[in-house]
Amino acid sequence: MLMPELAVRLKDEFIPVDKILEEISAGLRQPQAHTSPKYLYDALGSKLFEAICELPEYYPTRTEAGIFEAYQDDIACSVGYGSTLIDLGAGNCAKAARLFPALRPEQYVAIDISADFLQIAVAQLQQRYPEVAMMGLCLDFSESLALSQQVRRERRLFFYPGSSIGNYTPSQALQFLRRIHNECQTSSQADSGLLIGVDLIKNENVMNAAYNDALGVTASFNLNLLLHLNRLIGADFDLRQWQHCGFFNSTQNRIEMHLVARQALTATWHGGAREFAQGESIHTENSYKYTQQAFLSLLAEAGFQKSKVWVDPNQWFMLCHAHA
Ligand code: AVJ
Repeated sequence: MLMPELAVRLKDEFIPVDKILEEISAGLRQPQAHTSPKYLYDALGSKLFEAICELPEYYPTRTEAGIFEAYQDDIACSVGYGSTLIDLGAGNCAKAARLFPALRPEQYVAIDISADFLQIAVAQLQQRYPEVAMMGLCLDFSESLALSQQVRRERRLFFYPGSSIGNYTPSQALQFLRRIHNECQTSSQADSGLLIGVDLIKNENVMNAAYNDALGVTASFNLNLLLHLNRLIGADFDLRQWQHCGFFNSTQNRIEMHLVARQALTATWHGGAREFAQGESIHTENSYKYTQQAFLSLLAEAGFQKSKVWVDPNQWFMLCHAHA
């Protein structure tokens, strides 16, 4: 048996507190207040997202899992065995774990912004797969893809499931895909690539229901952002004064999540304040949806020469292996 590397190695990212404060207050002060979706994922936020994935209305996770299940041999054939699986936004590592039996990765690198959550998830997975070298990296890969020296350069398989790419605007998505393509190119072998899950445009009722579940978990997930901000920037948001709102914007092809002020109020935080009129909102997330064609064009524009596509029978979700 191969000796696993130390189960979990966390490289803490030292973002100066000032920078976070600056970034968040600048967004909150815009005419349309907004925050980065990354702030949805503190420890509780990650758990709430995990719960979202179990909801009957939230089809993406389940549909993507169905595609993996149905086409695992084909997928394994396309991506090859024994790669270094680089999980971008690993969360509880469940999606990557499901691929282990088929892909048999040699190394697994889990990257996430939520450190505590990641540490536990990687440690548990290491126990199940002692032969796979594992590493947890706590970093914000939307800023940089600088990987640790210990990550092999050859046969890298970047894994970006769940339609997380939807958080970017199409032009940001293009930039991000270009960076991944670059990382693949600098590998010493040409067999690196990207396995990515993308949510497709479909019936609006289906999409709207997925972000307005009857149990109210998505509402809690959205509202929890305010608890996180209260801690992060010493804000005084009162959750009772805010309401979750999620809807499909058909001109932009995206779900928008907002927190809407139920009444006129003033929010304050370290060194800042803002008044909100009743009905004014904080825009907390975009979740872009694509047509198969539009996304394949984006991959091509990013430099990937080949893409293999798998979709579910309803054509609600697609999985792509993009390479070379
Ligand atoms: C993790 C960004 C893919 O956009 O569907 C779920 C996050 N937000 N419900 C998505 C989310 C509300 C999710 N992504």
